[in-house]
Amino acid sequence: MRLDEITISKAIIETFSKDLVGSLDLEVAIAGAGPAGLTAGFYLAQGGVKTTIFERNLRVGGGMPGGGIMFNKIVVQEPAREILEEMKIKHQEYQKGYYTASSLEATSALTYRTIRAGVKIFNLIGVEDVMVKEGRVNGFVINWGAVKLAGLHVDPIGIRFKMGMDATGHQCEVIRKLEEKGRVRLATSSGKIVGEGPMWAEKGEEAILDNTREVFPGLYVAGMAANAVFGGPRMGPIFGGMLLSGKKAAQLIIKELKG
Ligand code: 48F
Repeated sequence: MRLDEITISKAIIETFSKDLVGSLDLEVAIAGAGPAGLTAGFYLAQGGVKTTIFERNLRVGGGMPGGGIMFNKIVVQEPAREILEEMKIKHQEYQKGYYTASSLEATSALTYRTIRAGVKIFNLIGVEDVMVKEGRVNGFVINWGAVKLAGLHVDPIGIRFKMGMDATGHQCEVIRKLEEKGRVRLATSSGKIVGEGPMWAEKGEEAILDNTREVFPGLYVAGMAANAVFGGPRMGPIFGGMLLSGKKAAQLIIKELKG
């Protein structure tokens, strides 16, 4: 077979463009492909919801591949073990109720299963703002991650959805942007981002599930961003809460969309 460079180029440009155009009008868009965003995407797709994840970085997985202090292991506790099983991530019991897994296998399996479940993931594209209409977030403003890194003045484009999700981790970037633009009150006690508390694994993992919810009409929060917005503690390199938070956010959205 003779290979033609132009066919290779066209194959990339045309198939990518088709996927991106297919993601301009969505049921759900998620900002951030860390463990929470990936898990949310997986369960949304399983529930028949058209979902796309935008990840600003080149690689997906957020804080997961780095494990704890770059030791590439994660710890997951009961009851999140059933998600490891569902994702077919090999794990070992370290001590009663504590399971360890390879952070690389966990990241790869989550990514693979989420894509195979039907979610489109765009790496290298970040969410830089939100669209708000009639008191509801109804879209994301997206741009190339490299544009932000290089500080270039390049106008973004808008995508529309029924429901958005901030799964951007500690910085809760999307909700921060919504707050910064003002004129909105978030569903926190003060109406503003509370900010995460100091490390307390047990409380952080408990709080994250309560904090996984709609924070403004049309916008949910999942993962570490949920504790950052509502004031829960950080929890360090234990990942059960991230997986459970992603799953809970998906279930809440499915209920709202499908009744
Ligand atoms: O930080 P990240 O892994 O968030 P998470 O899913 O999990 C948190 C844990 O990794 C860990 C922890 C305890 O286990 O505290 O930190 O809540 O993943 C967030 C992803 O969002 C991307 C970022 O590159 C990362 O991959 N991200 C951040 N801001 C944006 C974004 C943005 N504005 N647009 C798109 N992606």
